[in-house]
Amino acid sequence: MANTKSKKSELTKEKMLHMHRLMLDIRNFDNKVNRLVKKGKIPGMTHFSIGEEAANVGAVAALKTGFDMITSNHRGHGQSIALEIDLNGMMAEIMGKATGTCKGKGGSMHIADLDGGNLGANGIVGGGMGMAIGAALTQQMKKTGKIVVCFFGDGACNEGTFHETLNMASIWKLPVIFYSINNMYGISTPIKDVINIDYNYQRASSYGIPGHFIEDGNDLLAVYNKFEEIVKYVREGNGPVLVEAITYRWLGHSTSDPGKYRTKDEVDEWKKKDPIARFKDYLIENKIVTAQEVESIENASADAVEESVKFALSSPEPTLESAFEDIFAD
Ligand SMILES: Cc1ncc(C[n+]2csc(CCOP(=O)(O)OP(=O)(O)O)c2C)c(N)n1
Ligand SMILES: [Mg+2]
Repeated sequence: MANTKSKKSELTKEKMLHMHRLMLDIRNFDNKVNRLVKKGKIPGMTHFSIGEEAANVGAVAALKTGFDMITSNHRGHGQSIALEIDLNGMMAEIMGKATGTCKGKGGSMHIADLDGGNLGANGIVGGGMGMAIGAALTQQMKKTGKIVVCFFGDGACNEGTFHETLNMASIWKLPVIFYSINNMYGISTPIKDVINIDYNYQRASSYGIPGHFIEDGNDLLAVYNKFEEIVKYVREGNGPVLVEAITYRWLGHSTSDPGKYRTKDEVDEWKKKDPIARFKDYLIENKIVTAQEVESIENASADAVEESVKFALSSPEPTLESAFEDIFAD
């Protein structure tokens, strides 16, 4: 077991347990969705966050929940859950039910939770970047004190909008954190085949903004500590930051990917760096919690996911008329 390198954290026990619970919720939720897809209970294509839990939860936990904002991407389950979306509504959304967070009209790739600060996932790679700087400009003009985290993958850094939005955010000093979750592949293409530098965070200097690197994005506290520093910098009005964390997705790109471009050994090596198992060991080894306390959180998470499935399965389909609602803003 590769243990976390972080020193004993100053965070409260409650905060750490909460972060652990959110990582468990992501893992349990996505494992459940995967099974439901295979049983034909979920329509369409789904992308999973399993393996990337710490990279999501560590970042979001440094924000003010229900105050700050995020934009998400096609692999957005982890971000939505980290931002404490209602699991029942999210499962119902993925099943296309009327009780879903977007009334069943969005599905897995378009989860949004405006009250919780999630401006939405996006099926267009790089599609959240323009939304993020628009939201950040609003916060700056209205002086709300809120900041925006724009989540995207390693592959999205080669979209034109990456250049346009980082440049604009830089010249206007917008309160936005551009966050690349580098799982080292864009579908089947290794990132090393599509960039001629080592890492995308190095591009920050082209825009005159700080670039930060989280070498071990599976170390929850390393991600949290780095984000705490970056959030403070951005909230103080210093302008945008680009940050990149290295992690790995355990499953295929989507439910339709057999994953032939990676070896089993590679995947197994990354499973040994399991962010959840590592944080559990950290909590117990540092006597922050007992094994029984962790077990009760594990059970509570599994129960909450089961509950979300029952809720979603028993929820009604959207009515035909609802297809014509929510098209235009009031
Ligand atoms: C503009 C655009 N181009 C291509 C695609 C097809 N596509 C969907 S996901 C993906 C790879 C994205 O890789 P990355 O940004 O690294 O995110 P990851 O899936 O690894 O989390 C591609 C090319 C798309 N959805 N949108
Ligand atoms: Mg990727």
